Amino acid sequence: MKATGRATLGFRRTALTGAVLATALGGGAILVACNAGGQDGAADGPARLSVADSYIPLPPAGGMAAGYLTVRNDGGQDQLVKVASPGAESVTMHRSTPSSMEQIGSLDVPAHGALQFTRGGTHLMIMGWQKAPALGDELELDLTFAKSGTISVRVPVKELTYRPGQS
Ligand SMILES: [Cu+2]
Repeated sequence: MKATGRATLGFRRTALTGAVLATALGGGAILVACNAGGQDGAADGPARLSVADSYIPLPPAGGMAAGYLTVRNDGGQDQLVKVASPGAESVTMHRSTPSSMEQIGSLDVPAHGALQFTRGGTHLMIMGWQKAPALGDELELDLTFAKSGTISVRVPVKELTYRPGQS
């Protein structure tokens, strides 16, 4: 089942009832407030997602930018199926290959694991900025998951050489 956005999520929320489904949908929608108390250990239970270490290295003027983040999952398996931004024309998921990079349609978020975007590996490609990015800016990214619906995060623009964990 694919959730294609907020509208779809809203429909499912009203159309479906039951404690398990409510938990599944709520788990994704309440990103940061998500806390312990769920069904830990169930690989097929609801995903419990949170996003950490997000950043966008400041791109050269006019250029496209890469974006990096980590999706943590304290619950069952899910899948990142779409990324969009109100501040950019297109956001795509890419994987670096030895010679170039290729676009990916979806990415797995393993149960009780994490999906990591890292330099030299899987990354987000952000093109068509509405406003040229500057250090300290934040760009909203809307991450849509197959089971958890859409999670919106504000991703800071950092120095080109920035890596998470350094200030
Ligand atoms: Cu790329």
